[in-house]
Amino acid sequence: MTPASAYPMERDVGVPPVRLGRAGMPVVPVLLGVPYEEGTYWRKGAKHGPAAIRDQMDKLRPISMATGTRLPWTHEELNGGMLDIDPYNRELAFQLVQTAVSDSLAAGRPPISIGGDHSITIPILRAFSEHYGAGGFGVIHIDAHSDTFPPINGYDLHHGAVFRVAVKERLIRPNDIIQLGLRGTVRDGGLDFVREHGIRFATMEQWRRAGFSLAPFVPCQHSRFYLSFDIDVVDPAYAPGTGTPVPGGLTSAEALDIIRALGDYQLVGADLVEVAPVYDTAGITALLASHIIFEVLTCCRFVAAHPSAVVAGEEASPC
Ligand SMILES: [Mn+2]
Repeated sequence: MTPASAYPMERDVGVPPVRLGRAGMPVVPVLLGVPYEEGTYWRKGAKHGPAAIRDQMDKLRPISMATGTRLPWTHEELNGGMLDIDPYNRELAFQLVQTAVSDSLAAGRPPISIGGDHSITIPILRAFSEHYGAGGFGVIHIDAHSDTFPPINGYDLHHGAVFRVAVKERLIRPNDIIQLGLRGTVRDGGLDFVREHGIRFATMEQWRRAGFSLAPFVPCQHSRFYLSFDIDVVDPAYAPGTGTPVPGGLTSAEALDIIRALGDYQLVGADLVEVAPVYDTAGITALLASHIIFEVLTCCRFVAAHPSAVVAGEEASPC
């Protein structure tokens, strides 16, 4: 028999605080599981991330002790299911992700996508760009890597090229991308694309010196942002379950604090990517990921805008 306190999130939610969107309607995010790993070329395993994270989320209690905030929605209200992805057809997989995200946006539900490798952010940004326009949102990209690297054997839709593709396809203006936490080693010219296109970034060392504050790097609190969070920004000591770990990352506590600070900004959607349970130790990476998503849900302010609101003269540039 299941102990009464084991899965309280589903039934002990009480009366949720209601967050209102532009038309006075409640904004309820939707969690989409995206089990896709065909953008990786070294260590596979990210397609099992969504199930492992969901499993950990089932055990979370509904109130954050750090903030005293209650999760405003039930699991059932948030659950957008797991996408049924065909691993043998990458084009179809991307189309499926883009359609699911487009449908969520059209329904006024900011999507929070749980990957999967980071290449899933390409079809996600295609959908966001279609909905909001390339100048209608910024991206806060928290990652050990800039993910602006060149094609590999001619293939450019891999997990290390997400933001190169987004810039090349004009899904977002490069100076509306803010990358935080870059570290480790790069080849000669490894950050040339970032610099040449005016993508703003802070290395992990620069960010650490700033006390992991967001304000110096993300100054525009009035604007809309998409959050893309790669779990490898966290140190492998705390998040070993990922395909491309890099020493010198965030602690779990720092990662959670940063998510809470994102509450100062408006989010149009988010993703959490690159959890690969096969490399995990005692499930701690999926456990951390589940807490990150919980804090995103309880601390961040999600907004949903109809494209017409963007066209009608909303702030055109995030910064
Ligand atoms: Mn990444």
